[in-house]
This record gives sequence, structure tokens and C-alpha cells, in this order.
Amino acid sequence: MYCYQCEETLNGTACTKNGVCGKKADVADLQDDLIYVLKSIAFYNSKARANGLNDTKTDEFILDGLFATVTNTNFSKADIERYINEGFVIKDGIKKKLMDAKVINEKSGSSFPRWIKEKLLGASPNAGEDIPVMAKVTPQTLASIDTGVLATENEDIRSLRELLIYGLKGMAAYAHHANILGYKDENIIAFIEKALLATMDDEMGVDELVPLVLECGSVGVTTLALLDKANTTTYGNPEPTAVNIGVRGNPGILISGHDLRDLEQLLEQTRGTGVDVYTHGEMLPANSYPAFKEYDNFVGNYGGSWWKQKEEFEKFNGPILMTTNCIVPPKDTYIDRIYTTGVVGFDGVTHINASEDGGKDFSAIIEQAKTCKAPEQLEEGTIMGGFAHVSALSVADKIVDAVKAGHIKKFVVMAGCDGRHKERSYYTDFAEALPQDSVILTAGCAKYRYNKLALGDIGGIPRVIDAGQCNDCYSLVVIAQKLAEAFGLEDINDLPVVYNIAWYEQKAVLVLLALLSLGVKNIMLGPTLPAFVSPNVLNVLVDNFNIRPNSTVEEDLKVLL
Ligand code: FSO
Ligand code: SF4
Repeated sequence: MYCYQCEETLNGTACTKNGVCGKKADVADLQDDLIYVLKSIAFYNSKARANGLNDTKTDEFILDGLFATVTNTNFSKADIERYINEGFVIKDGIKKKLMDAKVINEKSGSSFPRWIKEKLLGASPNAGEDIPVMAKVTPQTLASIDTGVLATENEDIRSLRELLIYGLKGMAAYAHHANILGYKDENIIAFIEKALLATMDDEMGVDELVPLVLECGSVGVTTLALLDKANTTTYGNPEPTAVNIGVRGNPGILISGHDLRDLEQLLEQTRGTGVDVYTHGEMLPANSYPAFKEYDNFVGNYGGSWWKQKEEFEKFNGPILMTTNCIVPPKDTYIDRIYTTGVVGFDGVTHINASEDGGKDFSAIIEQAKTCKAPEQLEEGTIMGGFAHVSALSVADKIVDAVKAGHIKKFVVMAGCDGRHKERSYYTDFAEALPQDSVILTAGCAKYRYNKLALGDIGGIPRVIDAGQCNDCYSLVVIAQKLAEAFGLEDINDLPVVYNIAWYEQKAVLVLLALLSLGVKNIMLGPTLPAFVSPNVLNVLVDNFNIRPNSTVEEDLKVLL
């Protein structure tokens, strides 16, 4: 095991025995194997796509396989083994199709040919082309292949390959959510295949990988825009909402993660049953969607961000549905109340599968809820949310006037993720120390470090503008672009907007790459820099984008303001 994909990696270097997140070494190794199998599928499927022979099942499998390896998503050995086995079946199926159509033949390939740059990235692959060794992997040969991160010896190439793969994992997660709602874009999958293959091409050097990493960011923007469209077209545009954080006396179900379709189905099935529904973690922004406000049993949000779940799930008393990451290995005291769905998995926890049409039967969860006590109250009152781009821009004039009048001097983007390490209290301290004439723009679970502080408002504009889930960082980009327009600026870097971003897992890596691809400069990143970014790759990021690590609240306030 060698995993360094998240911010909490051991000693800021790598988890090599068991993960800090709770991932076991055997599962980590299997996840590496799964990524390798996905790369081999990418070879065949990119050819199938170029020849009109691909199918949506394979596209979905690629997304799900990548998503399952995102931090805190799937801890189940059996699940990852199942993905690998299914991957081989899918790969053999496409290979047969391609051979039948004479797109490829069975000549033995001893090296990795230059088809990535010369053929795959350009015109359609030629008929009768050789198959590279990596694509010939079988369940029998997989065990003898080093699929781990360290298989790439050169530190900088390894760094760029992993940066790319982590960006792809984030992209896959967001594309998966859009897909579930029927919003698909084949170009996203085609890019994922191209990039997966690029990480296997020993002839691709730093100069070729850097542009691909930035392309990952710009396809990331496309993916975030697609998910935004999927969510808002299906459930309406989020509207400014005071979300209840207290509880009622009925038994409840807690739903966590990012999947709005799961929430919709749960609300539909619990309607009239006497069981209440509460959001947790990244599901909080769902309270601001018009479609969900229709349900009388949708009460509000319970608790804080993902890493507090051990304590809070205990007190919730009822069943909990995990629709995506972040799941923390559950304690024995409540493991019988945890359910997973989608790509989430944990051994010993009941998993709810979808039927062919995406429908899910949550009756077992509802029945269990009826036997449970009501949730224990953790706090009371409300928190404001729902400032996605449409609602935020509806008050754009007011915001522009406040800036022109000097009432707002800076917007501070503090989006991203929360985490369990003590040093993250920095973000609470930073939010509190910001001058009264600054406004925080946020999205993602990072907000839990300051969204319950009494930071007040500026002439009716709240000092924390919460756009929603981490994917709603897209909204922040739209808001910044519209503000630039309103001020007649050509470069968004000329806006009074600064960035102090907190990252944790691979979706945040994609969001960061998306911002870079849009030309955003001077991003401050913390609480630590990614372990997978080598000193030379960091230099590239510093030279081109002036990315910098955060330090102390005092220092950073000086630098940013
Ligand atoms: Fe947070 Fe977890 Fe949304 Fe992540 S709950 S950390 S970036 O999965 O996805 O913000
Ligand atoms: Fe370690 Fe993070 Fe990998 Fe978990 S996901 S094993 S904490 S680096």
C-alpha cells in the first residue's frame, strides 16, 4: 500500500500500512489494481468510441470505478474485487467487439506504442493496430503487475500522473451525479480515457503532462457546469433559505453525501409515514432547492461536517443513508443503523442497490426508522444557504453598489473541504479575524468551520455567501465572471476577490484544477500542500499561477488583504 491522495495522508507523506481514513492496506492495493484495469478498459473503449462501438454501460462503469476509489467512499474489499471482476468482463466484451469489427488484432505488443499522441489524440485509431501490453492484463496476470503509485520511478512524472488521476476521480464523481439525473456528455468520458492512457505512456514527459493536467481542469469546468444544469433543471434553482438546525419529536432518517436523486426518492417514500428526513454534511444545500421544500417531513440539517459523524450519528438515534463520501468507518454502536447506496461501500453495512431505471427501495430504512427514538437535539436555530449563482446574481446590483460605495472591500473564497485535523481551526480563526467589510464566498463542507458563527451582514448581504456543495464552486466561478463583467474587467484576477481554499480529497483537486484552467491566480491552499505534488511540479504551479501554502491567520490576512 502506498496512498497519498488526500490531505490527511500519514505525516504528510503517504499511508503505507493502513490509511489514516481507515482504509485497509489490502483495499488500497485493490483500488490501485482497479485503476489499472480501468486504464486497460480505456484503451479498448477509446477505440470503440472512435469507431462508434462504445456503450453507455462501459461509460458508467469507468465513472463508478474511479469514484469508488475516492477517499472515504468505498472501504469494502468485496466491492472493489467485484469492480475488478466486472471490469475484466467489460474489457473482454469490448475487445471482442473490436476484434469482430477488425479494429484491432491479437499481435503481441511488447511496448507501449506512440498511439496516444499520434493516433488517439488525433485521428481515429487505425484498423489492425497492435494491442499494448497494459491492455492485455488478465485476472491471472494482474497479481504480478506493480499497479501502485511508486511503479512510476521519476518523481515528477509520478506527481503529474497522480495529479491527473486524482483530478479524474473528482471529475468521475461529478459526472456520475449528472449522469444519474440523465445529463451526459461523451466528451467527458473521452477525456477521462485519454488521460488514463496518458498516465501509462512512458514517452510522455513533463512538458506533455502539464497541459493535460490543465485540460483536466477545463474539462472539469464542463463537468461542473453539466452537474449544475442537471441539479437546477431537475430540482429548481436554489433560493436563499434559513435552514433549521434543530430537531422535531418524530423518528428521523439522516441522509448524507451529494446525491440529490437519492434524497428525492427518500422524501417521496417517507411522505406520510411519520418519519422525518434530515440532511447531513454535504447534503445541507439540498434544503435550498425548491423541489425539496415541498415535503412537510423534510426538517432541516443535523450536525456538522463529515468527520464529526462518529459522535453525531450516535446521537441521531435513527438510520443514516450514505449516498457518497465521506463515510467514516462506523462504530459498532450504530453500524446497524448505517446504509450505503451508489458507489459507497463498507463491509457489514446494508447496501441499497438501484434497479435498472435508477429506482431505489428505501422501505427497510423507513421501517427501521419507525422503531427508533427521535434524534437528540444538538443545536437550534438556522443557518443561511442557497446562494447559488442565480440567487446570488439576482442581488448582483446590490453587491456591485456595496463594492462601489466601499462597504464591501474584499470577497474571500473559502471553499473546499473540511477535515478532522486540529490545524483546521485555522479556518474558523481566519473567518473571525476577517475585517467587517469582507464577504466570504463558500461551497463544500469547508463551510462548517464558520457557517454557524455570527458574522452578520453588510447592508443585508450576508457575510457568508454559501453557494452549496463542493460542486457548486461552479456557482462561485459564474458569480466572479459576472462581477468582472459588471465592473468592466477583462481579467477576473483584477476583481477584489482572494482565494483561501481548504482541500481534502480528489474532488477538491478537480475544483482546484478547474480554477487554474480559468486563469485564477494567487490561490492560497491549505491546510497543507498535497503530498503528491513534487518540488518541481510545485515550482511549475508557483511560476504559472502563484499558488502558495497558507501559514498563520495574521500572516495570511496581511498577504491576502
Ligand atoms: Fe466534503 Fe467529503 Fe464535497 Fe468532499 S464531504 S470532503 S471535496 O467528499 O466532496 O466537500
Ligand atoms: Fe491515507 Fe488519504 Fe489514502 Fe486514506 S485516502 S489511505 S488517509 S492518503
